[in-house]
Amino acid sequence: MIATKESTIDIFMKMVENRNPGQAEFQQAVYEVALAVIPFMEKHPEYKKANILERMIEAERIIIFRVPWVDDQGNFRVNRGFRVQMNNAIGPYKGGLRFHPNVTLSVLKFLAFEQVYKNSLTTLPMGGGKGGSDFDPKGKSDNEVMNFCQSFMTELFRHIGKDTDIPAGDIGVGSREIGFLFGQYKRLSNEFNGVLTGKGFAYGGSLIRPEATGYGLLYFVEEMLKLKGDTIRNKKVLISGSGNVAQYAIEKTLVFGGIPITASDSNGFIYDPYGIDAEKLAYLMDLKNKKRGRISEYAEKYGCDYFEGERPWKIPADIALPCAVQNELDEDDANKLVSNGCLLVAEGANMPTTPDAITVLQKNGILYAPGKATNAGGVAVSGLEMSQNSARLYWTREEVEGKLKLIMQSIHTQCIQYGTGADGKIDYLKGANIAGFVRVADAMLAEGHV
Ligand code: NDP
Ligand code: 2IT
Repeated sequence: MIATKESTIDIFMKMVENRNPGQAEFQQAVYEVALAVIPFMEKHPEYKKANILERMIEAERIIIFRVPWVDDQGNFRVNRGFRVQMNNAIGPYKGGLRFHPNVTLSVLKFLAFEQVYKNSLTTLPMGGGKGGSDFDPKGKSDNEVMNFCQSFMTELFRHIGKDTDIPAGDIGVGSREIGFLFGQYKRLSNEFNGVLTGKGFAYGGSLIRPEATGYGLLYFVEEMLKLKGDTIRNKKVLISGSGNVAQYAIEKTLVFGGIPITASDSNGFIYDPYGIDAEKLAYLMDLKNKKRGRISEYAEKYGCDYFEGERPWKIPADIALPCAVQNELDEDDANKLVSNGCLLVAEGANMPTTPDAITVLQKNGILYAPGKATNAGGVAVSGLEMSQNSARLYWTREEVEGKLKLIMQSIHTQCIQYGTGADGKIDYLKGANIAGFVRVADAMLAEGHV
Protein backbone atom coordinates (compact mmCIF):
# COMPACT_ATOMS: atom_id res chain seq x y z
CA MET A 1 0.00 0.00 0.00
CA ILE A 2 2.73 2.45 1.04
CA ALA A 3 4.81 1.42 -1.99
CA THR A 4 1.91 2.28 -4.32
CA LYS A 5 1.51 5.71 -2.72
CA GLU A 6 5.23 6.42 -3.05
CA SER A 7 5.31 5.44 -6.68
CA THR A 8 2.25 7.58 -7.48
CA ILE A 9 4.01 10.56 -5.94
CA ASP A 10 7.26 9.71 -7.76
CA ILE A 11 5.46 9.53 -11.11
CA PHE A 12 3.69 12.78 -10.40
CA MET A 13 6.93 14.53 -9.41
CA LYS A 14 8.71 13.29 -12.56
CA MET A 15 5.96 14.95 -14.58
CA VAL A 16 6.34 18.15 -12.52
CA GLU A 17 10.13 18.15 -13.08
CA ASN A 18 9.73 17.59 -16.83
CA ARG A 19 7.22 20.38 -17.20
CA ASN A 20 9.10 22.81 -14.94
CA PRO A 21 12.79 22.05 -15.58
CA GLY A 22 15.32 23.71 -13.27
CA GLN A 23 12.60 25.29 -11.10
CA ALA A 24 13.80 23.83 -7.80
CA GLU A 25 11.73 26.05 -5.48
CA PHE A 26 8.52 25.44 -7.40
CA GLN A 27 9.14 21.68 -7.47
CA GLN A 28 9.77 21.73 -3.71
CA ALA A 29 6.51 23.56 -2.98
CA VAL A 30 4.53 21.17 -5.18
CA TYR A 31 6.18 18.13 -3.60
CA GLU A 32 5.16 19.26 -0.11
CA VAL A 33 1.54 19.53 -1.22
CA ALA A 34 1.60 16.29 -3.26
CA LEU A 35 2.73 14.28 -0.22
CA ALA A 36 -0.52 15.17 1.54
CA VAL A 37 -2.95 15.60 -1.31
CA ILE A 38 -2.19 12.54 -3.46
CA PRO A 39 -3.02 10.02 -0.68
CA PHE A 40 -6.11 12.14 0.17
CA MET A 41 -7.31 11.98 -3.45
CA GLU A 42 -7.08 8.18 -3.36
CA LYS A 43 -10.05 8.36 -0.98
CA HIS A 44 -11.78 11.11 -3.00
CA PRO A 45 -11.86 9.91 -6.62
CA GLU A 46 -13.94 12.92 -7.75
CA TYR A 47 -10.82 15.10 -7.47
CA LYS A 48 -8.61 12.54 -9.15
CA LYS A 49 -11.04 12.02 -12.01
CA ALA A 50 -11.12 15.76 -12.70
CA ASN A 51 -7.30 15.91 -12.67
CA ILE A 52 -7.53 18.72 -10.11
CA LEU A 53 -3.93 18.61 -8.87
CA GLU A 54 -2.47 18.64 -12.40
CA ARG A 55 -4.64 21.65 -13.19
CA MET A 56 -3.69 23.42 -9.95
CA ILE A 57 0.04 23.26 -10.60
CA GLU A 58 -0.34 25.01 -13.97
CA ALA A 59 -0.56 28.80 -13.58
CA GLU A 60 -3.63 30.27 -15.24
CA ARG A 61 -1.49 33.07 -16.63
CA ILE A 62 2.08 34.35 -16.27
CA ILE A 63 3.13 37.82 -17.37
CA ILE A 64 6.85 38.59 -17.82
CA PHE A 65 7.92 42.07 -18.78
CA ARG A 66 10.82 44.49 -19.19
CA VAL A 67 11.18 47.20 -16.53
CA PRO A 68 13.39 50.03 -17.81
CA TRP A 69 14.40 52.83 -15.42
CA VAL A 70 17.06 55.49 -15.00
CA ASP A 71 19.32 55.69 -11.92
CA ASP A 72 20.47 58.87 -10.16
CA GLN A 73 23.62 58.99 -12.29
CA GLY A 74 21.57 58.98 -15.47
CA ASN A 75 22.43 55.38 -16.39
CA PHE A 76 19.81 53.37 -18.30
CA ARG A 77 18.97 50.27 -16.27
CA VAL A 78 16.73 47.29 -16.90
CA ASN A 79 15.12 44.64 -14.69
CA ARG A 80 12.64 41.85 -15.27
CA GLY A 81 9.09 42.06 -13.92
CA PHE A 82 6.69 39.16 -13.30
CA ARG A 83 3.13 38.42 -12.24
CA VAL A 84 2.07 34.81 -11.77
CA GLN A 85 -1.73 34.52 -11.76
CA MET A 86 -2.00 31.02 -10.36
CA ASN A 87 -5.64 30.31 -9.52
CA ASN A 88 -8.85 32.37 -9.27
CA ALA A 89 -11.32 29.59 -8.46
CA ILE A 90 -12.39 31.11 -5.12
CA GLY A 91 -11.73 34.82 -5.74
CA PRO A 92 -9.58 37.29 -7.68
CA TYR A 93 -5.82 36.62 -7.75
CA LYS A 94 -4.27 37.92 -4.53
CA GLY A 95 -0.70 37.94 -3.30
CA GLY A 96 2.38 40.05 -2.77
CA LEU A 97 5.15 41.51 -4.89
CA ARG A 98 8.78 40.67 -4.07
CA PHE A 99 11.70 42.90 -5.10
CA HIS A 100 14.92 40.99 -4.50
CA PRO A 101 17.92 40.11 -6.70
CA ASN A 102 17.25 36.38 -6.24
CA VAL A 103 13.74 36.59 -7.69
CA THR A 104 13.23 34.09 -10.52
CA LEU A 105 10.20 32.59 -12.18
CA SER A 106 10.69 29.48 -10.02
CA VAL A 107 10.59 31.53 -6.79
CA LEU A 108 7.45 33.40 -7.84
CA LYS A 109 5.70 30.22 -9.01
CA PHE A 110 6.40 28.57 -5.65
CA LEU A 111 5.08 31.62 -3.81
CA ALA A 112 1.98 31.88 -6.03
CA PHE A 113 1.25 28.17 -5.60
CA GLU A 114 1.50 28.37 -1.79
CA GLN A 115 -0.62 31.51 -1.85
CA VAL A 116 -3.54 29.61 -3.40
CA TYR A 117 -3.68 27.26 -0.41
CA LYS A 118 -2.98 29.97 2.15
CA ASN A 119 -5.71 32.24 0.85
CA SER A 120 -8.13 29.33 0.85
CA LEU A 121 -7.33 28.68 4.54
CA THR A 122 -8.25 32.27 5.47
CA THR A 123 -11.84 31.44 4.35
CA LEU A 124 -11.96 34.82 2.55
CA PRO A 125 -12.76 35.02 -1.19
CA MET A 126 -9.23 35.33 -2.57
CA GLY A 127 -7.47 33.35 -5.30
CA GLY A 128 -3.69 33.11 -5.45
CA GLY A 129 -0.99 35.05 -7.26
CA LYS A 130 2.47 36.49 -6.75
CA GLY A 131 4.78 38.84 -8.60
CA GLY A 132 7.86 40.93 -8.36
CA SER A 133 11.21 41.68 -9.87
CA ASP A 134 14.92 40.97 -9.60
CA PHE A 135 15.34 44.67 -8.74
CA ASP A 136 17.32 45.18 -5.51
CA PRO A 137 15.98 48.14 -3.49
CA LYS A 138 19.00 47.91 -1.14
CA GLY A 139 21.32 50.88 -1.54
CA LYS A 140 18.93 52.68 -3.93
CA SER A 141 17.75 56.22 -3.26
CA ASP A 142 14.05 56.97 -2.70
CA ASN A 143 14.05 58.59 -6.13
CA GLU A 144 15.44 55.46 -7.79
CA VAL A 145 12.92 53.24 -6.00
CA MET A 146 10.12 55.55 -7.15
CA ASN A 147 11.35 55.53 -10.75
CA PHE A 148 11.51 51.76 -10.69
CA CYS A 149 8.05 51.36 -9.12
CA GLN A 150 6.48 53.72 -11.66
CA SER A 151 8.03 51.81 -14.55
CA PHE A 152 7.01 48.45 -13.05
CA MET A 153 3.40 49.60 -12.63
CA THR A 154 3.29 51.09 -16.13
CA GLU A 155 3.20 47.53 -17.47
CA LEU A 156 1.57 45.74 -14.52
CA PHE A 157 -1.48 48.03 -14.34
CA ARG A 158 -3.14 46.57 -17.44
CA HIS A 159 -3.10 43.07 -15.88
CA ILE A 160 -4.49 43.87 -12.41
CA GLY A 161 -7.65 45.40 -10.96
CA LYS A 162 -9.68 45.50 -7.74
CA ASP A 163 -11.80 42.52 -8.93
CA THR A 164 -9.09 40.86 -11.06
CA ASP A 165 -5.76 40.74 -9.25
CA ILE A 166 -4.78 42.63 -6.09
CA PRO A 167 -1.03 42.77 -5.33
CA ALA A 168 0.51 43.69 -1.95
CA GLY A 169 3.96 43.69 -0.31
CA ASP A 170 6.50 40.96 0.35
CA ILE A 171 10.31 41.00 0.68
CA GLY A 172 11.63 44.40 -0.45
CA VAL A 173 8.14 45.81 -0.95
CA GLY A 174 6.87 47.73 2.07
CA SER A 175 4.78 50.85 2.62
CA ARG A 176 7.16 53.08 0.62
CA GLU A 177 6.97 50.89 -2.48
CA ILE A 178 3.19 50.30 -2.18
CA GLY A 179 2.72 54.09 -2.06
CA PHE A 180 4.70 54.64 -5.26
CA LEU A 181 2.96 51.73 -7.01
CA PHE A 182 -0.49 52.96 -5.97
CA GLY A 183 0.26 56.51 -7.10
CA GLN A 184 1.24 55.31 -10.55
CA TYR A 185 -1.76 52.96 -10.84
CA LYS A 186 -4.05 55.89 -10.07
CA ARG A 187 -2.48 58.09 -12.74
CA LEU A 188 -2.73 55.40 -15.40
CA SER A 189 -6.23 54.15 -14.63
CA ASN A 190 -7.83 57.39 -13.45
CA GLU A 191 -9.43 55.36 -10.65
CA PHE A 192 -8.99 55.39 -6.88
CA ASN A 193 -9.78 51.89 -5.66
CA GLY A 194 -8.48 48.97 -3.62
CA VAL A 195 -6.24 47.49 -6.33
CA LEU A 196 -3.31 47.17 -3.91
CA THR A 197 -3.32 46.28 -0.21
CA GLY A 198 -0.82 47.30 2.41
CA LYS A 199 -1.62 50.91 1.55
CA GLY A 200 -0.92 53.68 4.06
CA PHE A 201 -3.82 54.50 6.37
CA ALA A 202 -4.07 57.98 4.84
CA TYR A 203 -5.08 56.57 1.45
CA GLY A 204 -7.19 53.48 2.09
CA GLY A 205 -4.96 51.13 4.07
CA SER A 206 -6.26 48.98 6.92
CA LEU A 207 -5.20 49.39 10.51
CA ILE A 208 -3.26 46.31 11.68
CA ARG A 209 -2.16 45.34 8.12
CA PRO A 210 1.50 46.18 8.91
CA GLU A 211 1.31 44.08 12.09
CA ALA A 212 -0.89 41.30 10.70
CA THR A 213 1.59 38.62 9.61
CA GLY A 214 3.69 38.73 12.77
CA TYR A 215 0.67 39.05 15.07
CA GLY A 216 -1.16 36.24 13.26
CA LEU A 217 1.87 33.98 13.61
CA LEU A 218 1.90 34.43 17.38
CA TYR A 219 -1.87 33.88 17.65
CA PHE A 220 -1.35 30.59 15.83
CA VAL A 221 1.56 29.58 18.09
CA GLU A 222 -0.57 30.35 21.14
CA GLU A 223 -3.28 28.01 19.77
CA MET A 224 -0.74 25.23 19.20
CA LEU A 225 0.57 25.55 22.74
CA LYS A 226 -2.92 25.87 24.25
CA LEU A 227 -3.72 22.42 22.95
CA LYS A 228 -0.75 21.12 24.95
CA GLY A 229 -1.86 23.00 28.06
CA ASP A 230 1.02 25.44 27.62
CA THR A 231 1.57 29.10 26.70
CA ILE A 232 4.26 31.39 25.25
CA ARG A 233 4.92 33.02 28.63
CA ASN A 234 8.60 32.92 29.66
CA LYS A 235 9.57 30.88 26.59
CA LYS A 236 12.76 31.84 24.76
CA VAL A 237 12.03 32.55 21.11
CA LEU A 238 14.44 32.51 18.16
CA ILE A 239 13.38 34.83 15.36
CA SER A 240 15.13 35.24 12.03
CA GLY A 241 14.80 38.27 9.78
CA SER A 242 14.34 41.85 10.91
CA GLY A 243 11.82 43.04 8.33
CA ASN A 244 8.07 43.46 8.52
CA VAL A 245 7.18 39.94 9.67
CA ALA A 246 10.04 39.59 12.17
CA GLN A 247 9.42 43.00 13.76
CA TYR A 248 5.79 42.34 14.59
CA ALA A 249 6.52 38.73 15.58
CA ILE A 250 8.91 40.19 18.16
CA GLU A 251 6.29 42.71 19.29
CA LYS A 252 3.57 40.08 19.82
CA THR A 253 5.99 37.66 21.47
CA LEU A 254 6.54 40.37 24.10
CA VAL A 255 2.78 40.87 24.50
CA PHE A 256 2.39 37.12 25.18
CA GLY A 257 5.20 37.27 27.75
CA GLY A 258 7.78 35.42 25.64
CA ILE A 259 11.44 36.39 25.35
CA PRO A 260 12.67 37.08 21.79
CA ILE A 261 16.44 36.61 21.78
CA THR A 262 17.56 36.76 18.15
CA ALA A 263 17.02 38.72 14.92
CA SER A 264 18.89 38.55 11.62
CA ASP A 265 19.37 39.92 8.14
CA SER A 266 21.10 38.58 5.06
CA ASN A 267 24.53 39.30 6.63
CA GLY A 268 24.17 37.54 10.00
CA PHE A 269 22.28 37.42 13.30
CA ILE A 270 22.33 39.05 16.73
CA TYR A 271 21.89 37.12 19.97
CA ASP A 272 20.56 39.19 22.84
CA PRO A 273 20.38 36.86 25.87
CA TYR A 274 18.51 39.48 27.92
CA GLY A 275 15.77 39.65 25.30
CA ILE A 276 14.77 42.21 22.68
CA ASP A 277 12.48 44.41 24.79
CA ALA A 278 10.10 47.14 23.59
CA GLU A 279 12.77 49.85 23.63
CA LYS A 280 15.28 47.74 21.69
CA LEU A 281 12.53 46.80 19.22
CA ALA A 282 11.80 50.49 18.62
CA TYR A 283 15.51 50.96 17.84
CA LEU A 284 15.47 47.94 15.49
CA MET A 285 12.39 49.24 13.65
CA ASP A 286 13.98 52.66 13.18
CA LEU A 287 17.25 51.03 12.06
CA LYS A 288 15.55 48.81 9.48
CA ASN A 289 12.58 50.90 8.30
CA LYS A 290 14.08 54.41 8.29
CA LYS A 291 17.89 54.23 8.34
CA ARG A 292 17.83 51.03 6.29
CA GLY A 293 20.91 49.86 8.23
CA ARG A 294 22.34 46.43 9.11
CA ILE A 295 21.42 44.19 12.06
CA SER A 296 25.08 44.24 13.18
CA GLU A 297 24.45 47.84 14.34
CA TYR A 298 22.04 46.46 16.99
CA ALA A 299 24.90 44.42 18.48
CA GLU A 300 27.16 47.50 18.53
CA LYS A 301 24.44 49.57 20.22
CA TYR A 302 23.47 47.03 22.89
CA GLY A 303 26.79 45.22 23.30
CA CYS A 304 25.54 41.74 22.45
CA ASP A 305 26.99 39.06 20.16
CA TYR A 306 26.77 39.28 16.37
CA PHE A 307 27.39 36.20 14.21
CA GLU A 308 28.44 37.20 10.70
CA GLY A 309 27.20 34.88 7.94
CA GLU A 310 25.31 32.61 10.38
CA ARG A 311 21.68 31.81 11.23
CA PRO A 312 20.11 31.81 14.71
CA TRP A 313 19.11 28.14 14.95
CA LYS A 314 22.16 27.03 17.00
CA ILE A 315 21.09 29.13 20.01
CA PRO A 316 19.20 27.08 22.67
CA ALA A 317 15.53 28.16 22.90
CA ASP A 318 11.97 26.82 23.26
CA ILE A 319 10.44 28.18 20.07
CA ALA A 320 11.86 28.95 16.61
CA LEU A 321 10.10 31.33 14.21
CA PRO A 322 11.85 31.62 10.82
CA CYS A 323 10.68 34.98 9.42
CA ALA A 324 13.18 35.81 6.64
CA VAL A 325 13.37 33.73 3.47
CA GLN A 326 12.84 30.32 1.84
CA ASN A 327 15.13 27.42 2.81
CA GLU A 328 16.76 29.28 5.71
CA LEU A 329 16.41 26.33 8.12
CA ASP A 330 18.06 23.14 6.87
CA GLU A 331 18.60 19.63 8.21
CA ASP A 332 21.67 20.60 10.28
CA ASP A 333 19.76 23.51 11.79
CA ALA A 334 16.82 21.21 12.60
CA ASN A 335 19.19 18.76 14.34
CA LYS A 336 20.56 21.62 16.44
CA LEU A 337 17.04 22.68 17.44
CA VAL A 338 16.25 19.08 18.42
CA SER A 339 19.40 18.64 20.50
CA ASN A 340 18.76 21.96 22.25
CA GLY A 341 15.25 20.85 23.30
CA CYS A 342 13.20 23.17 21.09
CA LEU A 343 9.43 22.50 21.41
CA LEU A 344 7.92 24.25 18.41
CA VAL A 345 8.75 25.63 14.97
CA ALA A 346 6.23 27.89 13.20
CA GLU A 347 6.93 29.66 9.92
CA GLY A 348 6.56 33.42 9.48
CA ALA A 349 8.34 33.23 6.13
CA ASN A 350 7.19 31.22 3.11
CA MET A 351 8.81 27.74 2.90
CA PRO A 352 11.75 28.59 5.21
CA THR A 353 12.18 24.96 6.33
CA THR A 354 13.71 22.49 3.86
CA PRO A 355 11.95 19.12 3.34
CA ASP A 356 14.81 17.28 5.12
CA ALA A 357 14.56 19.65 8.07
CA ILE A 358 10.80 19.12 8.30
CA THR A 359 11.41 15.36 8.46
CA VAL A 360 13.88 15.81 11.33
CA LEU A 361 11.46 18.03 13.26
CA GLN A 362 8.48 15.74 12.79
CA LYS A 363 10.43 12.55 13.59
CA ASN A 364 11.60 14.10 16.84
CA GLY A 365 8.14 15.16 17.94
CA ILE A 366 8.71 18.92 17.59
CA LEU A 367 5.45 20.76 16.87
CA TYR A 368 5.89 22.09 13.32
CA ALA A 369 3.41 24.27 11.40
CA PRO A 370 3.88 25.48 7.81
CA GLY A 371 3.79 29.07 6.59
CA LYS A 372 0.67 28.67 4.50
CA ALA A 373 -1.20 28.29 7.81
CA THR A 374 0.91 30.32 10.23
CA ASN A 375 1.71 33.42 8.15
CA ALA A 376 -1.77 33.73 6.61
CA GLY A 377 -2.61 36.65 8.89
CA GLY A 378 -0.99 39.11 6.49
CA VAL A 379 -3.07 38.20 3.49
CA ALA A 380 -6.13 37.78 5.72
CA VAL A 381 -5.94 41.42 6.78
CA SER A 382 -5.27 42.32 3.14
CA GLY A 383 -8.64 40.66 2.47
CA LEU A 384 -10.15 42.80 5.23
CA GLU A 385 -8.54 45.87 3.64
CA MET A 386 -10.32 44.95 0.39
CA SER A 387 -13.64 44.68 2.27
CA GLN A 388 -13.16 48.09 3.86
CA ASN A 389 -12.20 49.64 0.51
CA SER A 390 -15.29 48.16 -1.17
CA ALA A 391 -17.51 49.47 1.61
CA ARG A 392 -15.61 52.80 1.60
CA LEU A 393 -15.09 52.83 5.33
CA TYR A 394 -12.46 52.09 7.98
CA TRP A 395 -12.70 49.63 10.82
CA THR A 396 -11.06 50.24 14.22
CA ARG A 397 -7.86 48.49 15.31
CA GLU A 398 -9.89 46.35 17.73
CA GLU A 399 -12.31 45.30 15.01
CA VAL A 400 -9.57 44.28 12.58
CA GLU A 401 -7.43 42.54 15.18
CA GLY A 402 -10.47 40.69 16.53
CA LYS A 403 -11.21 39.35 13.05
CA LEU A 404 -7.53 38.46 12.53
CA LYS A 405 -7.51 36.43 15.74
CA LEU A 406 -10.69 34.57 14.75
CA ILE A 407 -9.23 33.78 11.31
CA MET A 408 -6.00 32.40 12.82
CA GLN A 409 -8.03 30.27 15.25
CA SER A 410 -10.13 28.99 12.37
CA ILE A 411 -7.01 28.03 10.39
CA HIS A 412 -5.76 26.15 13.44
CA THR A 413 -9.09 24.32 13.67
CA GLN A 414 -8.93 23.40 9.95
CA CYS A 415 -5.42 21.97 10.47
CA ILE A 416 -6.73 19.81 13.31
CA GLN A 417 -9.74 18.69 11.26
CA TYR A 418 -7.63 17.44 8.35
CA GLY A 419 -4.32 16.73 10.10
CA THR A 420 -5.22 14.57 13.10
CA GLY A 421 -3.91 11.03 12.68
CA ALA A 422 -5.32 7.75 14.01
CA ASP A 423 -2.90 8.07 16.94
CA GLY A 424 -4.39 11.48 17.82
CA LYS A 425 -1.24 13.36 16.80
CA ILE A 426 -1.68 16.50 14.72
CA ASP A 427 0.28 16.84 11.49
CA TYR A 428 -0.13 20.57 10.79
CA LEU A 429 1.58 20.27 7.40
CA LYS A 430 -0.84 17.64 6.17
CA GLY A 431 -3.83 19.40 7.74
CA ALA A 432 -3.02 22.78 6.16
CA ASN A 433 -2.39 21.30 2.73
CA ILE A 434 -5.56 19.22 2.62
CA ALA A 435 -7.80 21.92 4.12
CA GLY A 436 -6.41 24.51 1.67
CA PHE A 437 -6.83 22.08 -1.23
CA VAL A 438 -10.42 21.01 -0.57
CA ARG A 439 -12.02 24.44 -0.85
CA VAL A 440 -10.21 25.34 -4.08
CA ALA A 441 -10.79 21.87 -5.55
CA ASP A 442 -14.54 22.02 -4.79
CA ALA A 443 -14.77 25.41 -6.49
CA MET A 444 -12.88 24.09 -9.52
CA LEU A 445 -15.21 21.09 -9.75
CA ALA A 446 -18.25 23.37 -9.57
CA GLU A 447 -16.90 25.78 -12.18
CA GLY A 448 -16.33 23.06 -14.78
CA HIS A 449 -13.24 22.41 -16.86
CA VAL A 450 -11.58 25.81 -16.45
P1 NDP B 1 11.13 42.33 4.48
O1 NDP B 1 11.72 42.76 3.20
O2 NDP B 1 10.45 43.34 5.34
O3 NDP B 1 12.23 41.61 5.37
C1 NDP B 1 12.93 40.51 4.88
C2 NDP B 1 13.93 40.07 5.91
O4 NDP B 1 14.55 38.86 5.49
C3 NDP B 1 15.07 41.09 6.06
O5 NDP B 1 15.52 41.07 7.39
C4 NDP B 1 16.11 40.54 5.10
O6 NDP B 1 17.43 40.96 5.37
C5 NDP B 1 15.96 39.06 5.35
N1 NDP B 1 16.47 38.30 4.20
C6 NDP B 1 16.18 38.48 2.91
N2 NDP B 1 16.87 37.60 2.14
C7 NDP B 1 17.60 36.87 2.99
C8 NDP B 1 18.52 35.82 2.83
N3 NDP B 1 18.83 35.34 1.61
N4 NDP B 1 19.08 35.28 3.94
C9 NDP B 1 18.80 35.78 5.17
N5 NDP B 1 17.93 36.78 5.39
C10 NDP B 1 17.35 37.32 4.32
O7 NDP B 1 10.12 41.14 4.12
P2 NDP B 1 8.95 40.53 4.99
O8 NDP B 1 9.26 40.62 6.45
O9 NDP B 1 7.68 41.09 4.50
O10 NDP B 1 8.99 39.00 4.53
C11 NDP B 1 9.71 38.00 5.23
C12 NDP B 1 9.18 36.64 4.88
O11 NDP B 1 7.80 36.55 5.25
C13 NDP B 1 9.21 36.30 3.37
O12 NDP B 1 9.45 34.91 3.25
C14 NDP B 1 7.81 36.63 2.92
O13 NDP B 1 7.46 35.91 1.76
C15 NDP B 1 7.01 36.18 4.12
N6 NDP B 1 5.67 36.74 4.28
C16 NDP B 1 5.47 38.09 4.29
C17 NDP B 1 4.21 38.59 4.49
C18 NDP B 1 3.95 40.05 4.58
O14 NDP B 1 2.79 40.42 4.83
N7 NDP B 1 4.92 40.93 4.44
C19 NDP B 1 3.04 37.71 4.63
C20 NDP B 1 3.38 36.31 4.66
C21 NDP B 1 4.65 35.87 4.48
P3 NDP B 1 18.12 42.11 4.48
O15 NDP B 1 17.65 43.39 5.09
O16 NDP B 1 19.58 41.88 4.61
O17 NDP B 1 17.65 41.92 3.07
O1 2IT C 1 3.11 35.82 1.35
C1 2IT C 1 2.12 36.54 1.64
O2 2IT C 1 1.08 36.04 2.08
C2 2IT C 1 2.24 37.99 1.47
N1 2IT C 1 3.32 38.46 1.11
C3 2IT C 1 1.05 38.87 1.69
C4 2IT C 1 0.16 38.88 0.49
C5 2IT C 1 -0.99 39.86 0.54
O3 2IT C 1 -1.69 39.94 -0.49
O4 2IT C 1 -1.21 40.54 1.54
